[in-house]
Amino acid sequence: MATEKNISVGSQVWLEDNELAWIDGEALDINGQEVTARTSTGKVVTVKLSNVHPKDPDAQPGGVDDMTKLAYLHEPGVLYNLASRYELNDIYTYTGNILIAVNPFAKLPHLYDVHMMEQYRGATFGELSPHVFAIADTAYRAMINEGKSQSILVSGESGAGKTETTKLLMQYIAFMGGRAMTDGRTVEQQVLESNPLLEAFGNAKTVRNDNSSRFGKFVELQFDRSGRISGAAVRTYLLERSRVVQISDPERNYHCFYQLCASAEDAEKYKLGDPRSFHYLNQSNCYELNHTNSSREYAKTRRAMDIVGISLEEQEAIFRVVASILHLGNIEFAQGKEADSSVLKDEKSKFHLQTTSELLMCDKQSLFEALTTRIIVTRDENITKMLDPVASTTNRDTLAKTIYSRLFDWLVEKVNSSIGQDPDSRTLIGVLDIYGFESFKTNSFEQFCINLTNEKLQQHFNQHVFKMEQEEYTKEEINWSYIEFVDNQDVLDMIEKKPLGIIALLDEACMFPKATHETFAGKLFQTFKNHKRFIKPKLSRTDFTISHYAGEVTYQADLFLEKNKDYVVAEHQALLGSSKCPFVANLFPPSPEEPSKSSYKFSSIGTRFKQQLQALMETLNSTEPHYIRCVKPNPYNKPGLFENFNVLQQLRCGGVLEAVRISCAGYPTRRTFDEFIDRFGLLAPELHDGSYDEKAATEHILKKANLSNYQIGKTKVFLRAGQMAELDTKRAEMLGSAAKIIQRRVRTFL
Ligand code: AD9
Ligand code: MG
Repeated sequence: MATEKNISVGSQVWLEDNELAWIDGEALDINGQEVTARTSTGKVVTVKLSNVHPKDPDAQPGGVDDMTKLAYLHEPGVLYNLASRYELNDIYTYTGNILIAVNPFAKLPHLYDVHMMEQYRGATFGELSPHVFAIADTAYRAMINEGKSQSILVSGESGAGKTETTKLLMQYIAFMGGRAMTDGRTVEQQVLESNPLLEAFGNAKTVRNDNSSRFGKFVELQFDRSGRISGAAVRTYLLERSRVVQISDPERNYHCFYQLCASAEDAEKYKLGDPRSFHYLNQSNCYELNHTNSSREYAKTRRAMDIVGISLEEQEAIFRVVASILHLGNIEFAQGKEADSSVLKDEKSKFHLQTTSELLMCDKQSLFEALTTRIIVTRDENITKMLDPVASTTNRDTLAKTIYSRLFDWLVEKVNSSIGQDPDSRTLIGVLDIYGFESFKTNSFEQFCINLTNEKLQQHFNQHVFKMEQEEYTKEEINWSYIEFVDNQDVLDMIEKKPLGIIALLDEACMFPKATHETFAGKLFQTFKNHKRFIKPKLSRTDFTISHYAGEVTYQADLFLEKNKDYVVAEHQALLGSSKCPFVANLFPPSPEEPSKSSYKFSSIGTRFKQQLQALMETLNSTEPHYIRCVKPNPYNKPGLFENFNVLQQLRCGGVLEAVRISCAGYPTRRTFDEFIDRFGLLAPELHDGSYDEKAATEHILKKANLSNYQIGKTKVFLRAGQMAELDTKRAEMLGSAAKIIQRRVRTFL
């Protein structure tokens, strides 16, 4: 007897397993909704039918290069295919047009050399093995041939390989669209060199990745009519500012600090030296990176600056500012004579105050006052309030974060102005390298913003996959009207809508002086109490859970208000705006608005981020998208280790399983008539008389097998989920009875 999934006694199956996620085996008995099976490790288990899937008896050991070629498109099929390819160092696999890239955690130089680029240049998609160059080539050619802008969206969790992939894409596009000039300053070289530059200032070692990007990035490459790169723009998103002043073992601060400390001459010039002597670096015991020499990296950063077009004078100022941040962090405070006031703690702090003011070229006393006092502006007068040592320290850290983030923004702008935009360009290729979905033990405002990004990209992705499916069906002239499509617009509305979305409610709380994270959480509970995407956890008064497309995430509201407020303390603005160093003063231009009544001006990070995302989505919507999903095969960054559960979770978050699901809702299995007849021709031996054409023969086989609901296209047959298994069962029976007949004949003969 065969089940509705076409599993019968003797079938090869995949069974859900606690250890391996899925394990293969053979069905021994089927009893209602339960299947008893012997696993390939020899265990006999009984599992629910819903946790069993048919296994392709003809699966090749090396897997298939495109998941859509799998006989059965389901979770274990997808997983096993990736795993068996990874074993052979085939790190790339397609799912239709989506490229899945499994991080090899090993150098594979031959895979990316010029010879390889030449091979992929102009090769038909799918003709060569799946590769990141094939995606870049497809995008480039589509842009040239159709005159339409393209985008390549690279996603995945931290350490999955997004940034490396992005660099390879840019390298290939520069190879195709470069000018082959050798003066060292072509647009494409500037674009490529912007990578090490921004990495020096925006990447850091984290527990997950030694070179983790702490910002999101969209690089727009502009092209002239002849397909040459003629300009570029970089947009960045949400640099992690807290890292400048706070790190924990074994993470590090931004690379540039260590690079500067290791640069013999410059370190001395800025009174630096051992990174262990600086508070912003010695909160962690990690100073070195494996396989990296900081002074060599410093030289690389300087070289990148040269190529990008940052003058020596500017470079000097940049590193002076970097050094000033380290000295600033070493200024410590002690209780002053008056209550709630601060003085410098010791001689060391005096030295660092002196050095900071020298490096920033501002008055020492003004710096001290900006750190230890706050002016309260009231209607009638300005009152100077002293800060106690704790508040002064927080204030110092705020200043350090502000300076650093302004410096980072300056670098991004410099890259943009220096490379230059091409106003005549009508086509572009955008490359997006942005943080993947995050769900940690504790999740704060940063995770909230990151997950909002992913919800938006997921919607974009679903719409695209859905559209592609429709296009394929239309091309083959078949009916596609009943494919369902689940949208996540409801989560997006809950977060973004005005006036009652989470961001709007957060802004409201930030503007209301008496609001706390408790009142904010209370407002959320009240507003979304019946929302199916919102859950109030039982054991907490201020946590809230959002049911994201990739799973539930519980956020701690504690720091949401604080983290959403983006302001520059007026005293800091005044101090640095009047620096004698034009570079520093320029980082703090006078604000065009009226000076605010309060010394804190509120501007919402959440709302600004939402607008940035909106602009990004508009750009993406005007392009033809290509997707690359990076997968981290294990959390230890080790080569050769493929952990099933881990990978499955990422495929789920990256929407790969959703794409599979959308595909399964329609006709997941497609075979050209030729392929189909090859496999199932034996179900209709009468076809051998040759009187049928391929299409008619395919139809004949399907009718004879009593299938319905399939679709016959122009060149392919489209099967519903499970129909392939049904045909396989029939084929196996046929082969089985043929074998019995032969056996019987042999026996009679004997
Ligand atoms: V994060 O979200 O910025 O923390 P990414 O960007 O996804 O992360 P990254 O590209 O930095 O990860 O890759 C992490 C490490 O994996 C790299 O430093 C390489 O050591 C390794 N990697 C990634 N892709 C490749 C590859 N194609 N070949 C070899 C790779 N090694
Ligand atoms: Mg990265």
